[in-house]
Amino acid sequence: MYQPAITGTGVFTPEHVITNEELVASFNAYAEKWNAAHADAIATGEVEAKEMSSTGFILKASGIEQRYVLEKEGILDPDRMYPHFRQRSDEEPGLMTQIAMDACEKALTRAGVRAIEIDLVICAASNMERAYPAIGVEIQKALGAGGFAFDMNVACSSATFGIQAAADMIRAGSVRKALVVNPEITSGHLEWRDRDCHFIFGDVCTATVLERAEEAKGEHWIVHSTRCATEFSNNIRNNNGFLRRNRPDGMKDRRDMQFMQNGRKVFKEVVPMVSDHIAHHLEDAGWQAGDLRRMWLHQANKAMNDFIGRKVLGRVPEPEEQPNILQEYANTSSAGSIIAFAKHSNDMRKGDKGLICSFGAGYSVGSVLIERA
Ligand code: CO8
Repeated sequence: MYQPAITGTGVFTPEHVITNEELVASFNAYAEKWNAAHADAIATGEVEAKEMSSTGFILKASGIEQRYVLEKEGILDPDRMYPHFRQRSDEEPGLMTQIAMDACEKALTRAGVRAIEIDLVICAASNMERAYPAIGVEIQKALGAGGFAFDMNVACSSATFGIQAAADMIRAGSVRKALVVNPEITSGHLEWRDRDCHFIFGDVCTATVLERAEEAKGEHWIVHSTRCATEFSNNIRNNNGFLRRNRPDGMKDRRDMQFMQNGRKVFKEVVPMVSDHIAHHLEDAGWQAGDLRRMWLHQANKAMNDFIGRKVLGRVPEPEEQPNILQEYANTSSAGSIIAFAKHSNDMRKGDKGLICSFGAGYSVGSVLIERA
């Protein structure tokens, strides 16, 4: 058995920013237009008028101040409300592969590993640009990596589930060096016309290099143990899929073809699930909560993280014990905890212990216990 270690991370951040102010202005323009177009039906009570969004609500309910997106004009156009992406030929890299390259190259440079040395690529994300061939295989080719690749989707938990899969293969010896990459183009499947969720997500890509600890060339993190759990729930759901055209009304502009959630229920049910998961993982690993110098949690909601941090540590965590990046990036699905880790781990010293934890649709939760070597 070999000891797996995290030896590099990389983050691709899109160049376009949408502030809460811009987002709300565009949503409210859309809602006013919609209400004017449906004035008669609203007057007879056939349909309900759309209510306005507000920056005050967004900040208070989520902690989110802005989000990065790959394309901004289409999203903010009240007559469109989703991004413009150009059609690509089958001969050129897809959009997921394009953003993955930047994050992967940063992670490889950080680890001091050449792409050719990688023998496993897992593309772990909450939605895939196409069904097949696997995006992971396209990324493997674009990088010039060896071995094999595959796609994995566990929504917001995809990164930690991918890390567990890679760490287990390294431990067993079937793989030597792995790249887990999370290209999250959430702007493509978010319903920007729904004020309950239009503020939640942003685009990004993260990548993590894992290899045998004995082969690490620089700073690295021992992966002590990993744990994944799932429990079926319909409270976060997207019904878009390959059977769509076969069903009556399947090709219509239906609300359930984009991200849907019952946010309140998710909040109430996921917080205890995650807190218990972390407590049991720590206990079984023989670690105390007090051993953790830092927790890099999934970045969905600030209040959610405050609750989990308080439950796990038994006290209010100091900001540096539980860094948030959601105020800048919003919820980037699987990439959130990895962005937090990549941006807030350089100051850690040898022997410092930490926890990466992601959670979300499924429900799903994945945790990784690491120690700075
Ligand atoms: N502006 C003003 N008012 C609003 C707005 C808005 N934009 N939105 C809602 N309101 C109103 C509501 O209508 C409601 O009004 P009323 O009381 O009259 O009914 C009131 O504000 C309160 O609304 P909520 O109860 O919904 O507010 P909450 O305090 O619960 O906050 C949150 C809503 C922020 C969504 C919160 O519930 C939350 O964060 N929950 C957890 C969500 C979560 O973690 N989800 C995980 C999803 S991510 C995942 O798993 C990956 C999926 C795949 C990625 C998809 C990419 C697109």
